Amino acid sequence: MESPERTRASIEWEPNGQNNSAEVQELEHSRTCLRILGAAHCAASSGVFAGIGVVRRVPAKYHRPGSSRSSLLVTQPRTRRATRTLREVGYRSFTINGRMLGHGEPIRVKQGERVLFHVLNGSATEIRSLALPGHSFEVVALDGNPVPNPTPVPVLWIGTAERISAIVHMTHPGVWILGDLADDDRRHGMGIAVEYAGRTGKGQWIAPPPFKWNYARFAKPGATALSPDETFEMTFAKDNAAEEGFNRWTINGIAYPMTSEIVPAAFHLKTSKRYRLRMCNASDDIHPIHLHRHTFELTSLAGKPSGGILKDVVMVGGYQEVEIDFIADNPGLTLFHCHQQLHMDFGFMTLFDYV
Ligand SMILES: [Cu+2]
Repeated sequence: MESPERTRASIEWEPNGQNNSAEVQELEHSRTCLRILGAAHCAASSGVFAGIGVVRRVPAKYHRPGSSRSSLLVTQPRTRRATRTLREVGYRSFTINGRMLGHGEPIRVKQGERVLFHVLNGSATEIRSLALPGHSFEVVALDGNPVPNPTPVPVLWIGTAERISAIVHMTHPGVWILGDLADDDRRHGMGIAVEYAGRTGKGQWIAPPPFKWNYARFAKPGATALSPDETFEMTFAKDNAAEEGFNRWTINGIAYPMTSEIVPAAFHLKTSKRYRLRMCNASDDIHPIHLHRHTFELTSLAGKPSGGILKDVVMVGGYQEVEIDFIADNPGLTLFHCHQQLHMDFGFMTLFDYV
């Protein structure tokens, strides 16, 4: 199954409001992805993952000089907006912590504070972006795991069910909108006001400069992964509008059946071994891939080695190849799936077991 022809799409994405389309990615089509992987189903796609949270006290593990507060935000689209010939889910309104922008209380801050935001993308289907005019986010943790190289970025880019912890130094007094870069979605609620003490008025929005999201920014410089005991090849593919107008998704050519039948595990693990999943996305969609019951390390992003970033959801871009390593340290049936609900529900899921 090894092929030098696999895609090396760019690992950097530009959040621009085209949240689930290939347009958010910089693609290099010089190579072709030959294999196809399927998708799976994640139990965590319920309301638990809805919203953005603000933490007022920075936990010890994120402490740096001057860290003073933290903040948690949850983002969640509310209602369906439209269907098209190729059937998809859309939304009419959006919320952060249960409130549309313009409703509910602002996040109140003071000049000079460092506020830790825990951001959780609670959408079942959409990738979200987040910016706060005049401020940057120092990303300190991904999916709850501290990153080796905390780095300030102007925009957060968050796949379905991903979590980002980031510290914002409050140095730009005013009333600002912490919101999604997609103008239409922000106008329909995807934002929350951040209000400095002594300031009043309507929240202001200023679009951030162009920025490309890349997990590698937060990796350990120069780090390389240990060799795995075994590598599983996975190719993700799409059958356009194959299921009543919805796309059908496959992993290595197999769509997980959405029936009550018991499906045998497709991948077998031995306790304590280190496994690598080499995931090749043969579609133009971004897939937030999730492995249950284990934490994995990002070891290669679009062909570039990476080390030290631990996660449990990773966005695999269109025609991109990503490798993740994990230790088989939690015996039992383990689900693997795309966290985009419409992908998971139409085949994008598979099972691991322990032998
Ligand atoms: Cu997907």
